[in-house]
Amino acid sequence: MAYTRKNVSKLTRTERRRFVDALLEVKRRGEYDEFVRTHIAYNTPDGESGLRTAHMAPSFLPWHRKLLLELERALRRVDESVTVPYWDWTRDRSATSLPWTADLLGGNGRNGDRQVMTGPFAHRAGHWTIKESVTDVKFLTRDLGRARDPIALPTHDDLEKALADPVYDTAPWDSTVTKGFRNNLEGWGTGRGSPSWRNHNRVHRWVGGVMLGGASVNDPVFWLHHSFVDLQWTRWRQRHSDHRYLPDRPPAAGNAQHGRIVARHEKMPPWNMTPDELEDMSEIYQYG
Ligand code: CU1
Ligand code: CU1
Repeated sequence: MAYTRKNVSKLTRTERRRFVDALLEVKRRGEYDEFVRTHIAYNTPDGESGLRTAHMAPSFLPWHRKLLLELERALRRVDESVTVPYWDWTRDRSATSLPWTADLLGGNGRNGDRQVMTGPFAHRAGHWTIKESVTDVKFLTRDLGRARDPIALPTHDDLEKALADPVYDTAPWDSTVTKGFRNNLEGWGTGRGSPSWRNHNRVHRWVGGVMLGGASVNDPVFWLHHSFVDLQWTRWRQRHSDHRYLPDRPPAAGNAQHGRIVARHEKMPPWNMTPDELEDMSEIYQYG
């Protein structure tokens, strides 16, 4: 039977504790850092050559869906009752609301070095040393809302604009495309600075600290954020049930995106699965 991913604001005290304890155990076993490594390794931007799977590409959604499933599997090997909750950032919008409580993800980083000092993932609590990174900072950092140059989380209307688009993705299938559900949700905009970060990308910016780079998986909020992003794909499919993942076929030889993106029936590295196989999750999990 399918299990349920819940809104983080609906977790009981015990569910919060079990989720945190499972994360700490997966970290202790060394499995967590493999997820961080995978995310760093597949962080190819569209300015570089080669296949893009995780970001700036149609497979942004199935790629992160698979990463989440694998993390969830690791958590459930520790505690079968655990699922990855989602953070609805259109509703829980302050730096002190959920999920930033001391019994869940802990709070904001302190002034200066932005080190997180509260909650189970604070370095000084002894269980969360960052080992895989693009910098040499060993502790979790956050700058919720960006103190020096504030930005706001995306709104319900921002998200609705992405969900309303019936087309999954469209040429040139990268970070410059202005139409299509995928990039409107992933959130690469035109221009520079704050207005160009939308939805998914804007949330990474709002959290700040380690959530800014390829090693963003080091902040456990990564999973709660991507669980909510994943829910949007499920909602989009329900709303536009006659639409599917695109492209359905690989771009032809000679096309600038040939060999650079994953079509519906192509394997999506590092996994032996296609976007097509990841579209319908209803037998594995549902959102409550
Ligand atoms: Cu990512
Ligand atoms: Cu992300």
